[in-house]
Amino acid sequence: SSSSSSCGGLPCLPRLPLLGSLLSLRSHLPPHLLFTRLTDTYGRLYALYLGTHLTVVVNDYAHAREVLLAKGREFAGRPYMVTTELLTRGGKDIAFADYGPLWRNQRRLVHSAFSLFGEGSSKLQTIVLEAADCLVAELLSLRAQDECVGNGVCDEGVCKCVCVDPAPAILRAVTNVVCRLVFSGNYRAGDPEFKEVMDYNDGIVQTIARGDLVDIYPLLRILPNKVLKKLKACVKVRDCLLTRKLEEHKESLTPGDPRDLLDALLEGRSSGGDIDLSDDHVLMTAAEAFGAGVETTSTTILWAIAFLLHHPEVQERVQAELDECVGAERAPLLSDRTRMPVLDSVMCEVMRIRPVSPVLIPHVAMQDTSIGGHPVAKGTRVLVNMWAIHHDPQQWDQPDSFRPDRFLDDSGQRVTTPSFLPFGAGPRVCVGESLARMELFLFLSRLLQRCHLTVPRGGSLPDLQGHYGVVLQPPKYTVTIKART
Ligand code: HEM
Ligand code: PLO
Repeated sequence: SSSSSSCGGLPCLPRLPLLGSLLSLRSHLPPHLLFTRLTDTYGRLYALYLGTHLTVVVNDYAHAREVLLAKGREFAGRPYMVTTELLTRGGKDIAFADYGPLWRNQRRLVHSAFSLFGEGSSKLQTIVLEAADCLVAELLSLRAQDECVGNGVCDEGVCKCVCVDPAPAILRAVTNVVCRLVFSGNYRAGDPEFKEVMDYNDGIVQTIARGDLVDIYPLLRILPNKVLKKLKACVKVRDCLLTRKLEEHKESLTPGDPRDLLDALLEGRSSGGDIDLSDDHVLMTAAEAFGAGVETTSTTILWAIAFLLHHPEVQERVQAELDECVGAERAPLLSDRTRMPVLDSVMCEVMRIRPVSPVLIPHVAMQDTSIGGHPVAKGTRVLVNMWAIHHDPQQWDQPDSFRPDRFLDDSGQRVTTPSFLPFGAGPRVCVGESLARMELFLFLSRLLQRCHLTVPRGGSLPDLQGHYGVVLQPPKYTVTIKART
């Protein structure tokens, strides 16, 4: 006896008391695909109930701009969710914290800490290049028999190439960059603390899936719950590790000379107005930058490699550009970036076709407002389906094909494309955007300058479907890596 209704004039999915629209949302599809499919029936702007929570789903660019930019402040709230409350000690982080003066101050501090390493200075470049060199050396030194899951037959039986799962090495390289920035850490292969970090991170990624039943029905948290138990255990390990770093930093901090994000937070915690940031805020903010920095960047690099394996001609074009702009004698630098539109277009196309955060993080209306002229009451949740926007056939020619050229004009120069917001926009835009772009450029350019990547002989192409969790991850795959000379 469910009833289809209209919410403030918006088409609305059928709804039952307490269960909300759950029955219409049962599907084998992950949320971003399900929400995209529902546009066939309900149009591109519709409402549904997640449990008792009225939720508006935005599937087109014009309304996304209204929510994120034009009315960005009005929609800058975040909902209460059981899992993220546990992760962040009740919203003492940035991403899952509700709008307010502390959130604003934390964002500002993280921004200025990252710009210490950023564009103007060469620090980040040095750190990433060092990590990229280790990565390339590690990938090239892995012998096929170590990890090959293919048939092990490489180039006439003479094993000059390797056939490996690139994920572990990439994960360590990316982790090393972020832990340098956050707490001046660095992990060698086999470091037990690194293993600890990988394990708790994995546990959190598996349990914090957005839209989890517990997040929709907070009452379920009082029932015995395996997922929450695992999440709690992982968060405990993380917090213990980072508390140690925090205490060490407090002792060794030199005023006026921050070494990393933790120092910058400790120094700046009382400079933001009425209320100082607590130890918990400092800890949660550092933990989040660490977690976000690792998961997003490694996932994007793995997607890039997967698509390059499917499109060897694109890899060759990037390598031709690298040979011309950089050569083989030196490493690619950030200052080369503007002269390398092909690589830039590849990075954009990867983030368009597989956005790591396909429905962003839920937003909440902080006051009565409207979307597309439809009234939206204070407290309404808003999901921006960036997947639908990045695959909108009205905006993109053949949206499901990997075609970096769509970001280039006829003379091969980068064009700006609307309908493309992989980092979100407005007050809640990703704080790591410029860091992530620099890192992706440096890692990918160094990797492709030094290595040629192919599908292992007798192996298969990576599956491009993607596994939806807190980020949209590529499935495991293997690759054959040859040194370029
Ligand atoms: C938020 C994308 C890398 C830290 C976000 C959001 C997206 C995003 C879509 C949500 C925007 C919204 O809810 O409207 C990405 C992508 C990355 C990346 C595609 C890399 C390819 C990073 C890195 C860091 C970071 C490297 C930190 C070191 C954050 C934080 C937020 C955020 C703290 C929350 C901002 C807020 O709610 O105020 N990111 N991100 N991200 N990102 Fe990133
Ligand atoms: C990744 C696992 C870490 O252990 C904790 C963590 C912190 C911040 C999260 C991140 C995880 C996943 C990606 C998120 C990020 C904040 C912004 C980012 C959600 C859960 C994106 C892409 O939105």
